[in-house]
Formats: sequence, structure tokens, C-alpha cells
Amino acid sequence: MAAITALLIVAIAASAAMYMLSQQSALLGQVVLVTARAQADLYARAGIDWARGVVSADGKGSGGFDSLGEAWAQPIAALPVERALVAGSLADEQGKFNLNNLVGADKKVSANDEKIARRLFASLGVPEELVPAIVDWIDADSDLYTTAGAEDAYYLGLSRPYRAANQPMVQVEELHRIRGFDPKVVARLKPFVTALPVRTAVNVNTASAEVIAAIAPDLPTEEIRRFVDTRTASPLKSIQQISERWKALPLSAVGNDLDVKTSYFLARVQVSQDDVQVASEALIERKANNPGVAAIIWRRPVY
Ligand SMILES: [Ca+2]
Ligand SMILES: [Ca+2]
Repeated sequence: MAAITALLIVAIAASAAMYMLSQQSALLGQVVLVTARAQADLYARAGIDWARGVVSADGKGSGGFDSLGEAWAQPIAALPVERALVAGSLADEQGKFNLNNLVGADKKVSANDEKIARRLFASLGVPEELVPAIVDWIDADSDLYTTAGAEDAYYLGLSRPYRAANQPMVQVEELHRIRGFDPKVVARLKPFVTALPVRTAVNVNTASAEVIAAIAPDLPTEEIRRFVDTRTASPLKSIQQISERWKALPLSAVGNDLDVKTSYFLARVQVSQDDVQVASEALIERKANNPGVAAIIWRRPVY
């Protein structure tokens, strides 16, 4: 009897040990994954910081203009860092139309920017009647800008109610919350529009032909195409060069709506390590009056 009990105890102990081992190995697997994730996240942070360094280095030596031929515009495909692969790229956010331009610092609607936005939307096949809804989302008041606008009264009536921001958009994804902007419309617009903290001009050296055409409707489309096709090798280097090349352009647009340099870049970093992939993006501002200094405005994970 004693022998049988002893055998039983050994068997239970053995199976308990097996059970504990398998639990431990599952836990160990989780720890490995969490560690790899944390490490990949650190690499992503380091990558964004490195991008900030690239922007500031460019500011020290760019000679007053920014173009796609410069070092910052060259993506890094896959840089091995210890066990990880790090890839990254920088894009000029001032190659896009800044939706926050629609409402000026004086809190009034900018009629000129509204026209630009309407032309841009129309050229992309997006109803231009969606523009007043953005104006109302941004402007401080709760009065409808036009009958096509939308303020609290509309948003509070939704099945999951919220209020209009009534302040400049922080990220362009806020479009999803604005009346009339379904995922299809937002996806169509996103390559061409942005949301930056201050009024910005569009950099002709990086903007798409659609954005330039929306700002300068009097320029022949072929001329804009020709410029876009050749600008990497021969960018415009000053606002004087913009006026010289495009005499049809109203002087008020040069420097105010169109420029040759930028202060806002979007950095994207992807890290893959073991089975873990982490992506992160950040908006980087380079100080216009101190181009050697670059700061991160926001940083977020990308899923
Ligand atoms: Ca409003
Ligand atoms: Ca309003």
C-alpha cells in the first residue's frame, strides 16, 4: 500500500512539474514577445529621433529651399540594427494643402483658402460642398458657416454624440469626425491635405500637381506637369524664382500660398525584430527662424 501511494505521489509530482514547466514556457514566450516589442519600440523612437536629426542637419545646410533631390527625401529601406531591421522615410507635410488655413489667426474664414480647397476637392472628385463643414469644425463659433456646414447641433444629434472641435485640427484624421467625410472620401483626400498647427504655404518643390493647380488655376496644366517632372534635378530655389517662372501667378500667392521651403515633415519608421513589427510616425517642426533646430510636435504608433 505504501509503495502504491509513493508511486502515486511521484506520478502527481511529475505531472505537476510538467504542467508548471509548460506554464513557465508559455510565460517565457510571452516575456520574450514583450521584450522584443519593447526593444522594437525603442528602436522606433531612436529612428524618429534620427529623422529629427536629419531634418535639423538639412536646415543647417539647405540654402533656403527644400526639394526632393536632398538627402532628407531619400528613404532608408532596411538598416540592420543588432537583431532588428529599421526602415524609415521623411515626407514634406507642406507638399499638401493645410486644412487649418481655412480659418485665419483673426478667426475669420480665409476666402482665398476656401477657393483653393474647393478647387482641390473638385479636381479629386470630392464634393466641394464638404468644405464648409471643415470650416465649422475649425472655427470657434457654433453658427453654421453655410447651409452645408455642421456645428454642435448636428454632432450632438448623432447616435454617439460629440461636439465640434471649434479649434484647428491637430491631426488630419479628425476628418473622420466631420459631417460628410466617409472613409472613402478621407482616403481620397489624405495624400493631398494635412493639418498643421500654424498657417502654411505649399512647397512647390514637393507638392503634387493637383495641389499646385488648386492654388494656381491660371497656370497651364502642362506647365505644372513639366515642372513636377523636372523639379528633383532643378528645383525652384527662392520665391523670386517662382514669380520669374510663373508670371501668370498673382503676386499675393507667392510666398503666402506657394513657397520653396518647408517647416513641417512627417517621419515614418518601421522596425521588425523576430516576429514583432512596430511602426511609428511623428510630425517634426523645423523652426523657420532657427532652421538648425527641429522638434517633435506629436508621435504616434501606426497599426
Ligand atoms: Ca465651429
Ligand atoms: Ca461656424
